[in-house]
Amino acid sequence: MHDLVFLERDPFSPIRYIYRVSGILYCGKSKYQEIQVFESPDFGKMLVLDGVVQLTERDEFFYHEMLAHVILHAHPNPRTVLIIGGGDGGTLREVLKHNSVERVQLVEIDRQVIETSKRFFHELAGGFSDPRVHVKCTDGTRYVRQARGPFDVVIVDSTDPVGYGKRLFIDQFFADILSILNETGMFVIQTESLHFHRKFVADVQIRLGRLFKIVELYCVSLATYPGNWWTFSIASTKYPVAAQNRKQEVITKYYDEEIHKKAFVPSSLRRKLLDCNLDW
Ligand code: AG3
Repeated sequence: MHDLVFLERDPFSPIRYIYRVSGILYCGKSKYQEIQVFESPDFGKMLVLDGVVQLTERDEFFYHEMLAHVILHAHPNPRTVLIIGGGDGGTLREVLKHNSVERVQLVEIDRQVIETSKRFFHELAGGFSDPRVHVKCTDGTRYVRQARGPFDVVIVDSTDPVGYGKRLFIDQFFADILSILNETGMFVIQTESLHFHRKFVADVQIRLGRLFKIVELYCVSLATYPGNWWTFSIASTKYPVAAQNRKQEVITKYYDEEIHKKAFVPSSLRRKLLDCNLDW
């Protein structure tokens, strides 16, 4: 019945997934990348950029909730938030659940990703019409070099560190982010799979550690990103991040206080990772 399949073209992963596809809803090319939307009988609609699955309707909330709510509950009073990337709106949707948030600046390089999400992913893109939201379509690295801030929270929701995504993981970018955070600011960035990219994860953690007082690593298990054991690197200038620093008021499907605590990589494992002493 489902003769059509999509073979993911993921240059940053040692394995490739094949998805059953029941419809091709959109195929386009922007100035920056190829954009596709497929319908899958197993995962719902899927957003694919340059052949790599960015999200599926079935499991996107695990990723977006964990990217947004850990940092927004670690921060005692997040009012101004900068999102770099995240053009599909999933992270934005979660950030906007927080009543403390007064202003969100979203900086996405590719306007067509936003347009595609507004057209096909209504569950994700609703936040773009919220009056607290300001959108700029430009290169995130350039934005942080010139931005005034200050921001309470910066969230990087990027593609893999290949092509345009690569520049969102370099030292200069991290230093620029630190300079636009206020004195209690926090920063989180998705950092790929601990199974497949542990050297990359360790490298980001070490480099953030040279800039920020507190750096931690936490994970969520995802169905559709190869390697599955997905990591987020979080950095803070003042407050600890590994537990909630304020009460949860937002409604979520997955994230909660206990998950916040248990998502953090135990310090013994993190130490081995940073010492490059892991046997896999
Ligand atoms: N950002 C993380 C995408 C990583 C996907 N990598 C992969 N499938 N190899 C997703 C953006 C969702 N807002």
